[in-house]
Amino acid sequence: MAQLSESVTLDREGDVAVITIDNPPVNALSWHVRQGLADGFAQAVEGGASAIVLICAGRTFIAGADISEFGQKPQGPSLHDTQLAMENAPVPVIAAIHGTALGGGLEVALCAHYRVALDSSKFGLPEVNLGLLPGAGGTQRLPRLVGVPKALDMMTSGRHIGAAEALGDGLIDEMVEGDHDALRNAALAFAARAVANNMPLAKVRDRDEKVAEARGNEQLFADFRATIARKTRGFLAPEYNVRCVEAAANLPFDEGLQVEAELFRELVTGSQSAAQRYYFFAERAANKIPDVPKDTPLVDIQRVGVLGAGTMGGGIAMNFANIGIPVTIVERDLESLDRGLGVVRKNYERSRSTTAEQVEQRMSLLTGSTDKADFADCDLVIEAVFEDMELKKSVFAELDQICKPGAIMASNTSFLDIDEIASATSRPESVIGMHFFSPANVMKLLEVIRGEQTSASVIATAMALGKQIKKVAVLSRVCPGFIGNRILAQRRFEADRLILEGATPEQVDRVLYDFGLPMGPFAMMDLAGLDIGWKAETSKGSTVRDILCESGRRGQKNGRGYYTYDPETRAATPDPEVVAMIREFAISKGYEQREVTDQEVLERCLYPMINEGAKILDEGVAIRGSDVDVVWVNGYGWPVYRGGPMFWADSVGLPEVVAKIREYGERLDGDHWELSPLMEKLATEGGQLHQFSN
Ligand code: TC6
Repeated sequence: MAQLSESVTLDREGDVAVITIDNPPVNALSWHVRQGLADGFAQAVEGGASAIVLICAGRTFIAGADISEFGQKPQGPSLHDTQLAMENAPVPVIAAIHGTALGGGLEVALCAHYRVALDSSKFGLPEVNLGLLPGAGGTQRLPRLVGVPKALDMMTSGRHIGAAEALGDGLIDEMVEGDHDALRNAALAFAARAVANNMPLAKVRDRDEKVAEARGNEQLFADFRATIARKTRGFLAPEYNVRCVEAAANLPFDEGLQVEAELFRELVTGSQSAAQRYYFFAERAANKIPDVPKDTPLVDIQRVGVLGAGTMGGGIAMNFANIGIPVTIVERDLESLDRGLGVVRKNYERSRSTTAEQVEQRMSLLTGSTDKADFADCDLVIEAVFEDMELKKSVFAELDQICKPGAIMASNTSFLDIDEIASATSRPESVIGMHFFSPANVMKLLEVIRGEQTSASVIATAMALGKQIKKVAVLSRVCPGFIGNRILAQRRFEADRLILEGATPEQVDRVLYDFGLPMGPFAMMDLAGLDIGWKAETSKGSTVRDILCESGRRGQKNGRGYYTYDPETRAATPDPEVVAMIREFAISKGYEQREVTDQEVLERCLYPMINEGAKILDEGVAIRGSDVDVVWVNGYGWPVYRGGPMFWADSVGLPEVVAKIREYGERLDGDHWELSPLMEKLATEGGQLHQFSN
């Protein structure tokens, strides 16, 4: 066996050469992998191999380009040269695939003459999620194998397809059951057959029939663009991917490659992809807790308990049923329990990705009860009762009596003090916050809140469970509102003041929507319900929200809030009556009315958020700046092509942000204009918030 580089070896099985990549953790195409591959193909051919098998060691086939090399000085041979060596090899090249063949990995496999894959393997071009397109020929080769509609779908969604689907689409030539040895043997047997039968050296680039079907069909592309418009608003990469597929359909292969190269260059040097690549690593960093080592023993979670079968409790329970963990759901009475379970069933039935059989299987994992004593055999209990400290404390005191030793007791509170809740138990080390976002079965964010005494094992288990249920978990310490809602509160305060000074709710919402957020604060309040937390008796006419509620406006649910809603379509229309009410109220409170510019709206809504994020870092509530970004991207829809609030502030420039906060702070009151010492220091020293780590 010859070691060709630190990660690639070449050996022989009879007269078939086997090139093996071993570059943990995911066999990314680092420079030494490309070097080894280039040498490997050259040496195999020189050595007179009759065929060449390319296979990977470890958990997966190549998962893509090495993202950490983007933006660095190029080293070693280019991927393009490596691919040419493969595609032009004078003997059959067979890619043997297990795990995930993603991005550049799939693009390498597309340069083999044949592809053999384990039945558990997955395929995808997820570059779009990094603000990119498959710039190693993938945009031209994939449509030639799977056809234009499928390629458009895969490239603009980044979704992975399974082996059976890949076989049906013609992406792979053979599917193999079994383990890695079975794969290797099948690839060797394929190679032997290819040689014995003189099979052609099939180059994907030469295939034309599937792209020809879409040639000149402008409507096909126009229709496709319309279907993804809403989901991809503001992103450049999806559109660029579509243009590449258009080129694949309409241009000869080499010209298509040129289009791909130009558009790739534009994306990879642009700000969106820089933000999205940063974000990829930010999400993975969030899992790393400095004082909770990777090998911390986990609590074995065999059964979960959920207290409360309302929207939140039901949604939380679904997450566990989805991965096969049985759940005990406890409600006050049978009627509420039945209603809650009914909603869960409906949610499953409505979901297109759940088959009828899966609905039944998941529902069978949910056991309803009206007795908390049934939590006795649960390894984790999550309460989702009303947000009231006394209620939570009495619930935890009860759970303390019921739960078995070592069980985790979690609160889904969105702002209450976990330490105070834990003080109601005899085992604060077992108490933690697990803050799901509504709808809990859909939203990706899970804020995990560690109390002063929460044990390392409980923290590690909550974080690991987050990943298992396909959430992105971020650790926070205790403070009112934790990371996400604490930042949100600052924006709301300023938005409320802006409409008193003369901006309209519609203007504020539009500015934030155009920035890339899914909706602005007033549309969001209408959606949540204006009367949430509103107490008719105590809050007479002291805020705009109060006067709207008093006039019977409740938000979307009764068709009237800051906006008026069409009963059929739920489309929002700005309401002159509301604008007049706000104006009258503002004047009565002494606010001078003036034109507010969009720029001022943006700065006054976003800069206090940045300031608060920095304070959260100052106080050690979040571990790192990137964690704040992960919370805001996953929990509140901050556009990932702007990285997150901390990354965005750095891209604006901290000295500029600091100067503006000082300027506004001179004329506006409120703690949220008091500058974070950390941000001030970073701005002076040329530091960055998104790179800050406690
Ligand atoms: C591309 O190919 C462009 C081509 C154009 C050609 C010019 N590079 O996610 P996990 C690390 S673009 C470097 O926790 P999983 C990751 O940071 C690329 N590092 O594992 C983590 O490191 P840590 C297109 C990478 O089992 C570790 O591997 N490809 C890369 O949950 C484990 O990762 C993609 O976009 C990489 N490409 O999921 C695929 N990938 O342990 C991106 C991972 O030090 N990757 N790492 O924190 C994935 O989707 C997933 O990682 C996975 C494995 C499905 C491969």
